[in-house]
Amino acid sequence: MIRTKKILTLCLATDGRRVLLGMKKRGFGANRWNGFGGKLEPDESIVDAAKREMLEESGVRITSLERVGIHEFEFRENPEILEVHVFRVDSFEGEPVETEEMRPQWFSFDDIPYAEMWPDDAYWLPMFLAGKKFRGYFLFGEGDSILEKRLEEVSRFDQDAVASARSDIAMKTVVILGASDKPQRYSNRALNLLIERGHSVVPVNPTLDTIGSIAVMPKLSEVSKGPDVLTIYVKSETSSALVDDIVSLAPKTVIFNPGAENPDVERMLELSGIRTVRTCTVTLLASGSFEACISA
Ligand code: 6OG
Repeated sequence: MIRTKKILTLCLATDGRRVLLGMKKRGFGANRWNGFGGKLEPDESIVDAAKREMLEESGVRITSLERVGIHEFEFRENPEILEVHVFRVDSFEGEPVETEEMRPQWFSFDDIPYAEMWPDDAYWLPMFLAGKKFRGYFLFGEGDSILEKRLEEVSRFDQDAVASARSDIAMKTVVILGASDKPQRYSNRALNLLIERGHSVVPVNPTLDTIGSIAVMPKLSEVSKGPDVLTIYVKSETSSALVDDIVSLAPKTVIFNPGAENPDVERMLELSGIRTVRTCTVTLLASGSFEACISA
């Protein structure tokens, strides 16, 4: 089972005595009080998504926020992990209004409606109210019961904690030429690490239809133009035959992984204004230096 990760935001505004919650009127988590938030749009940063969702769901414009928590929520039998970035909103413009999604209401710190909230909130919201930062993991079973939990206070969110927490840069689109469905292959490990980090992947391999739940493209020429990265795992004969397709794909950076080096193709790409690097995508991802390498 390939695990995928979806990044979500969750904003709780506070004036130091009260916290602003909203009754979720529809969708995931309906009929519960919660903060305001949701999924990221393509190419949107986490902070921008937090601001947009707060505006859409409560009508207020955030003027100051701080990331105070990161949770991973997993549901039994569901391969998608929700990585929820929790923000404390210290100031905003406007008056909260009821929207199609949420009915906002202020709650005093000693009157939080825990019984009508997600069950994880009873663990971490007291830390939030006490001004602490935290990281959590919750595994939910039937009826949203908590089967497993880990919760720790942190002083800050360091680099390796969660890659996507490291910065608010938008996630990248990465095309994997020669993607494999075999877990022992580097191209397969790269694919899984990229997904874990929240990047969007486009595997290319004419012999596979899917890898896990991800559709595989048969040819480079069918991939949308202008991805951030093309990472190459095929041998040099194959990349030589595809050089025109690579140039017209117009990736910003091409990574030649160990064993896939091809000096002729590298030269031709550089002449076409495409940046090339020889490095191991898996090592970059595992060491947390992928984003720095591709934006260098
Ligand atoms: P939309 O599907 O409406 O975003 N969320 C959770 N919040 C809490 N407190 N506990 C959970 O435990 C949660 N899972 C998701 C993230 C869903 C909103 O709900 C939050 C988003 O703000 C499982 O786009």
